[in-house]
Amino acid sequence: MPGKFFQKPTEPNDRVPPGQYLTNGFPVLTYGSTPPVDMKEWEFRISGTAAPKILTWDNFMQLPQSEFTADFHCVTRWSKLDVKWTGIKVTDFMKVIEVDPRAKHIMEHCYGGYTTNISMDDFVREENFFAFKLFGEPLPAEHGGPMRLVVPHLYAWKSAKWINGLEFLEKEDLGFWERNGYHQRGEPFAEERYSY
Ligand SMILES: Nc1nc2c(c(=O)[nH]1)N[C@H]1C(S)=C(S)[C@@H](COP(=O)(O)O)O[C@H]1N2
Ligand SMILES: [Mo]
Repeated sequence: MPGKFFQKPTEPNDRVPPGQYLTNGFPVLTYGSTPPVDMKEWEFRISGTAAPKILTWDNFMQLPQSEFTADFHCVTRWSKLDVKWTGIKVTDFMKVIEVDPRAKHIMEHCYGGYTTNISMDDFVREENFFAFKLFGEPLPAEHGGPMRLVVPHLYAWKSAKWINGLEFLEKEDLGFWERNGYHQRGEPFAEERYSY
């Protein structure tokens, strides 16, 4: 047990995963720089083990929109509670694409080249969404605007900013951080930080 005189991270509770501390700000965490995204050319590509499809921004905006309040946990140990977003539920999005039942995993693709992998089970959940507003304002570019994925139940590196495609896969492949030592799943309450 750590001595009570040492500074410790915020006491873990049902909202704060072990080893995390709370922040009131909203830090920006990007590997590299914010990529330019031209709204006129924005598109979202479905590939791999699914019927290939390209959605335009207008196609996306025609899907039902919802408000979300979600906690956000970065593996570098900061957590922010009650982030307010506007977006489109993954479950609503899934109704307009045709995924082959053999698909068990996904690679998320982004403007700028970032990738991250997620299983179908972790992706297709009511609480996951594509966000285009943050606290009522258009999603700022540095936080992933015009559109990012948010997967609240996994560390935030799975929440791809500037997302522009999903590649459905039969077998798990590793994304950028996962190839560089991060855990393939990244569940914060289990502290799935690293793969070693
Ligand atoms: N395209 C892209 N998405 C990304 C990242 C990135 O570098 N590029 N960083 C990830 C990490 S490590 C975190 S913690 C969150 C940070 O989101 P924020 O900058 O909005 O706080 O975005 C994730 N999504
Ligand atoms: Mo992160």
